[in-house]
Amino acid sequence: MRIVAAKKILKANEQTAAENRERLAAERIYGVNLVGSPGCGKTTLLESLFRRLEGRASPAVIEGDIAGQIDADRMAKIGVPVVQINTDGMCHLDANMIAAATDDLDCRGVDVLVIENVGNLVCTAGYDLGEHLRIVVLSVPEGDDKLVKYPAIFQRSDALVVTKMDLLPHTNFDMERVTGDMKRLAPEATIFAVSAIKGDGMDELADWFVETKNTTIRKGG
Ligand SMILES: Nc1nc2c(ncn2[C@@H]2O[C@H](COP(=O)(O)OP(=O)(O)OP(=O)(O)O)[C@@H](O)[C@H]2O)c(=O)[nH]1
Ligand SMILES: [Mg+2]
Repeated sequence: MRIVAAKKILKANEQTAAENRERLAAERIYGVNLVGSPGCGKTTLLESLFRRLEGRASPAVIEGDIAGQIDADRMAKIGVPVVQINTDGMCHLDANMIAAATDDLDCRGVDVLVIENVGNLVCTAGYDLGEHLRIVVLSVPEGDDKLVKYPAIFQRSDALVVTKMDLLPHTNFDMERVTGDMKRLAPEATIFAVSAIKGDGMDELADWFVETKNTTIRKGG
């Protein structure tokens, strides 16, 4: 019986996610789900990316955290419209939360909605939020074995951003191993290596981001 209930919840989530995707497409907004471990550098990546999108994209953000509004404050500080969701203990966002948060967001003039998911490599993998693109972030200090240990999240992502590359000389992180594992898990995914703090690789990431956004919006989602 409990297995049936879990399947029903996931099915209901899929339905709401499909509605979210259609709604975003109708409003010509590109939806992005940003996932990765706690502290891997998701918010810092957004700060660095958004600086490079000026004149080419108008982002809004939904921040997902168990508690607090630190990340929403960081987005507000750089002038990005933002809504904070507190999951109150839940380890991932779901499509219903996104539907409610989108109602609260002023999306006038916005053409990109980035959803920063709760920091987690496990629970976030199973929940479609209605995004068009899923980006998984892995930071150098987490280690190069994470794709083998947590395959689902990498398998279900359209792009991998390896960040904190400035820390590479201080670790035994093997970028070739990560690239090989990602190609095996998600052959179609695009891979980037960046330092959000120093800026290395960020221009390439921003150019690709704008290109995929424009292509998706032109196609109608
Ligand atoms: N050296 C270095 N540090 C970074 C980089 N990006 C982020 N950091 C640091 O990593 C820490 C966590 O960064 P956040 O951007 O808050 O990470 P997050 O993934 O948003 O964290 P949660 O939202 O709590 O899951 C901060 O101290 C950042 O300054 C980077 O490219 N290089
Ligand atoms: Mg964050």
